[in-house]
Amino acid sequence: MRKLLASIALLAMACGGESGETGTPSADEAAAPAQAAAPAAAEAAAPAPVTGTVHEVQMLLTEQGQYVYRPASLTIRPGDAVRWINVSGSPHNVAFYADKVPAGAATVLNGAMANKISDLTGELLMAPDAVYQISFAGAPAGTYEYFCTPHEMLGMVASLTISQ
Ligand SMILES: [Cu+2]
Repeated sequence: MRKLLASIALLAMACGGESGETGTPSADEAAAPAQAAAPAAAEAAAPAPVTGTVHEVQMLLTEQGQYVYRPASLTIRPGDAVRWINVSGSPHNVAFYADKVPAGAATVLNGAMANKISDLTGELLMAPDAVYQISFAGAPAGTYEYFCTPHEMLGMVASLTISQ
């Protein structure tokens, strides 16, 4: 009980302090958009249904010994999805560069990517013909650069572009 009262007292002090310090309008303006953006971000995190085409990208080790995504560049339309297929040379995955996707894309991607092993990083596919699909419905237009975590240093990188 004493602890609770102390918490309430602290809370009251914090609130009092806040209202006392927010004399500058810029502080209020800075705080307001952040609070307003939170629910929108949560909504965007829910995977949106695919309304367009499902494109296929193969992940493979070529006869020349190159680890590649094929095609290495792909243009899709809003509402489309991409399925990456584990053809050979696994494990492979799909991981996006946080600084090489359009503004606002990371939140959408993190919501749309199943079984992530970390931020913007899909699971490793081991089994032959295993598939990893991402819906880009609701994702902002622009170019998305991505890589395979095990083979990035071997040049397994690619990009996809969502047209306007
Ligand atoms: Cu790979």
